[in-house]
Amino acid sequence: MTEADIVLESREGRVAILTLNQPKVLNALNAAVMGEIVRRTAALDRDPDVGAILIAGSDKAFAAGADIKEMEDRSAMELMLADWLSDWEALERVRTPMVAAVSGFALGGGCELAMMCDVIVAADTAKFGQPEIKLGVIPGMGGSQRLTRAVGKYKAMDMILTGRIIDAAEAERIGLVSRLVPAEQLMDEALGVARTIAGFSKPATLAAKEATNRAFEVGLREGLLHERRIFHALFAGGDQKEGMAAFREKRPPVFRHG
Ligand code: CO8
Repeated sequence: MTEADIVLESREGRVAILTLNQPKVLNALNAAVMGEIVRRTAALDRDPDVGAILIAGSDKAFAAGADIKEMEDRSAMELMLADWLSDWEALERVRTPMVAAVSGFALGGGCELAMMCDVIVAADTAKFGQPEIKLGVIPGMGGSQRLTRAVGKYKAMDMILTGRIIDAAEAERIGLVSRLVPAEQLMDEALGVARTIAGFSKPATLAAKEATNRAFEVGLREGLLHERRIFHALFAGGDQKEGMAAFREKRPPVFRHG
């Protein structure tokens, strides 16, 4: 299997689909997979014809975490000098909205990869967890931070300190999942979400993602000011005029993504 095959890439209109393709090892995230995801999302983010990125795994696993066999023998100095896992931060710089389609296991780094996406669509077979504590370590790709922001301290502590794996229904109940669907509808639903986003004005969806993410980083006053300034800026683009004219004329808008 070449590096290109470990993450498959396809297009459905303005939606780019990345599929983790190592089902035999439950899509364990090794360095090569990480490199591919980072490289491809960065390239797709620069593509004006891509309005949303969908990340999917296999039926049995979205991803069962970092590749334990690959990292087992690494030394602390080696990891520190290479600043291992910092490459994943590139996903934070992807401005194009990302949708995760989660079926089966989303554990450790797999749960963290899903949480780096903006919308999580889960099959009723999905299982989420941060089981790193069982391996003598802790989440390393944002789990302690993003999970806590998503579900609050007490659910996050329960998952991180006990390694408990939760089912899709609980994940939805606690706010870790945007939409929950029967497994056979997962890809249709996730693609539908991605298509909807990609059909809107790209400047507006990028701005909406940026403004919403701001809520996790700055205080309310700063966040509201940022939102208002972006709101003002969108009136400089043709899509705002088109969207509002289409409403008035009772017709669907034709966005030109500018
Ligand atoms: N790493 C390496 N190989 C894995 C992993 C993994 N995380 N998960 C599964 N595999 C492999 C198994 O070794 C097995 O391979 P083989 O057939 O060669 O023995 C194959 O996938 C199938 O797995 P199982 O036979 O174990 O399948 P089961 O259905 O019996 O069990 C489980 C499924 C429960 C998901 C089980 O495989 C499991 O517990 N996996 C490990 C889950 C885990 O602990 N994940 C956290 C890893 S640590 C982590 O993610 C730290 C995050 C830091 C940042 C991440 C950056 C990427």
